[in-house]
Amino acid sequence: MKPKILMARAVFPEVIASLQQHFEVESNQDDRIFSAAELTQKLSDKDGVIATASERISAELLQACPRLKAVCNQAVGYNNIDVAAATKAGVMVTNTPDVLNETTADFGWALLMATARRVTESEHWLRAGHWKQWRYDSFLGADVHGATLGIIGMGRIGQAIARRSLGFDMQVLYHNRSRLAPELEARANNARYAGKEELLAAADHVILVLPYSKESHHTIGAAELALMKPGATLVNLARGGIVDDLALIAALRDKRIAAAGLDVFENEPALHPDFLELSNVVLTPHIASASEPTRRAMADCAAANLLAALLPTAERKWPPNLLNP
Ligand code: 8YV
Repeated sequence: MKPKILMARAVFPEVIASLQQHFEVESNQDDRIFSAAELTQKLSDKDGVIATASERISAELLQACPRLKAVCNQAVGYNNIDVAAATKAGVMVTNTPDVLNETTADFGWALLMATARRVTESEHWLRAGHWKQWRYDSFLGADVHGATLGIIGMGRIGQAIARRSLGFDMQVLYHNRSRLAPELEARANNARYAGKEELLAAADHVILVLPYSKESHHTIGAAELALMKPGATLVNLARGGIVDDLALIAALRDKRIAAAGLDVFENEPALHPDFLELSNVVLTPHIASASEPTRRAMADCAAANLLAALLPTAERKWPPNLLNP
């Protein structure tokens, strides 16, 4: 009998077809996010699941699904999974690192450029029919070239963002749990390590790419926003919850910072309605890794992890991206 798996969200049909060679696959073709109770019920007879950041794999769910052996996240972040509880229950947890670094870094730049140069704000104004006459001082923005870029979270994506800043003649400051090796700092446009306060006070543009955890909750709140330059831009590519959204809304409304570019939100997709009223924020629906080749690579990576977890071979004992060996 083939092991049973759940694809919690629709993926590329070829990936499902290749998994069907090895597994009995139930896939969520409606692509509707399951409630906690539905997900628990679906997983109660499954050996493995391919999940996304939207599926919460809690200790309670793991307890109710004793057959489960592998949770393969189709994301690099895995704060949706209680990894400690999974480890205790003997459930393997995997993610999809590396394959999305460059695409996510590209999007970080798209958000930064759009935010600093007021691209979406001016487009909405134009579409609303307001452009009657060209003005010399319309939509004056902040310069990106020559500015100081502050990156909080200098993992693989942070470093890919820093590398791109070379072409914009930027100085790079970074803050991270640990300092990078000198050769990695050199490759990251000679990024210089700084304390969080120093970085926030010195940077013209701040990009957040750190993983979400209890410790990183509200890394940026009212106190941190108060340290930033009045003309500064904040970009969040990481996770909702890293920024205190209410504090950010207040800072944007009072122009304590110039603008923000946000791909992630607390309580997404139900983002705080006040964001929609602000003109100095660029809002995107958690799409930083959403290029066609990268989404395909993430699906392939999660499938390879699931295969290795449930059908180990003599040569391949553990999934390549096992987080809890
Ligand atoms: C995904 C992400 O869009 O990889 C991550 O951690 O946030 C994104 O790449 C999303 O989480 C899909 O599961």
